[in-house]
Amino acid sequence: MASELSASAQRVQEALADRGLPGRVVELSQTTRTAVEAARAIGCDVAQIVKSLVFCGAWSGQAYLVLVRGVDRVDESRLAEVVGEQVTRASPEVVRARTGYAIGGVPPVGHREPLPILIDAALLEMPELWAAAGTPHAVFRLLPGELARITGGRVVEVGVVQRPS
Ligand code: 5CA
Repeated sequence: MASELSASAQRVQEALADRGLPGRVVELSQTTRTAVEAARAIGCDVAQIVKSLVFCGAWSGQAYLVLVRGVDRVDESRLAEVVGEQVTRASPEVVRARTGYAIGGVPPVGHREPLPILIDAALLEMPELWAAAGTPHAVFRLLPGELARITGGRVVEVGVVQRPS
């Protein structure tokens, strides 16, 4: 039942219900803090995980939410071209202040204040996606078309496959 969700996951559940996707959030006992952990817990490919990453504009101070596949990273020079200013990775404090969620649980919708959202085109090629739902144990399933619709995000090409470290 929805009432069993933690407060942050419940906020995401409500944001999704407002957008026509009720009852999607699931809280798992295993951690879903990183894309690799989430894929393991769900039993899907890492590429099907939506990473929600916050960047700050160096000139404007604007926070941007960038969505890429779990196997990708954001090419910051491409992102800079897209948004028209240099960008830096947001600190954990800025992520929390701007979105209302801690790193590892940042969802693609349900933020404290609306922020510009950019969707990497590669996400839209996946058959099915899973995204964080407010906590490092909460996720929800959605189709690529649903991601585009509920976020209203601008589709861009900023993702590059992450090299193994
Ligand atoms: N729950 C999973 C997906 S279901 C999740 O939230 N994955 S994530 O990729 O969107 O969020 C974790 C990401 O936060 C990491 O990939 C990493 O890029 C970023 N991150 C981790 N630590 C920091 C940090 N100290 N500062 C900025 N970003 C960080």
